[in-house]
Amino acid sequence: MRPPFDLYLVTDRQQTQGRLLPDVVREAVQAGVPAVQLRERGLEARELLGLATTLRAITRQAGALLLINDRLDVALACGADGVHLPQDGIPPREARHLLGPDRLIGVSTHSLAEARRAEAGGADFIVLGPIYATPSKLSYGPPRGLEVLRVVTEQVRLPVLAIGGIKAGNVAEVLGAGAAGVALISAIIAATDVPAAARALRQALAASRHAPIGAGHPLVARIG
Ligand code: 3NM
Repeated sequence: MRPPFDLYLVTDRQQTQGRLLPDVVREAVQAGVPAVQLRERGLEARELLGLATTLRAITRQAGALLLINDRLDVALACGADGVHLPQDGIPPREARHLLGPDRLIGVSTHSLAEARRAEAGGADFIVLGPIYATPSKLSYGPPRGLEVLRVVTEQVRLPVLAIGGIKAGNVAEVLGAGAAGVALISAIIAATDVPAAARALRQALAASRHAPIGAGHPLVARIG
């Protein structure tokens, strides 16, 4: 199944190297990042909504999607395109009742069992990770590796975006393991040159899709 997008920027205001988060997000979406997940834990609802409203205007102007992590209320209040649910969040089925059929529901998963549950609950896509070691989120334990990604993409029909230590240099590998795209924080948010980083990721995605059939191509990886 085609994902609604193949590059998903997750925010972390602690990693912007002193820049304002909206400025970093603006640079990223203007450089072609198609979807942003606002994920700023520890902000009160009022402050989070203010940030969400700012990012809504920025993403809309650039034609990018905006999803809000965990907070359905904030997603609805700012007019987001959807919500991104953590494992300890509201289950996708209940989120769908509240959001209706038109908004996107993404779910963070870390195993085949979680991926299957997200699919059964009516998620539109899942994020699976951490695939590689990541400095951004140590709480999810050791990297799951490409093998888990391969198994999940074979067993689950939903689009799977790989997360955790993703950079332009490993995009081909995760697409080769069946990922429909990538999700990431530091490769863009912490980059010195945000537009260049975003363009490099877009190019890596495009190059991987158009790679000639051969070792590493998604079809070949699936067959053998
Ligand atoms: N979720 P970076 S790993 C937000 O495994 C997040 O669910 C993960 O940051 C998961 O791109 C992660 O800097 C951090 O590695 C991703």
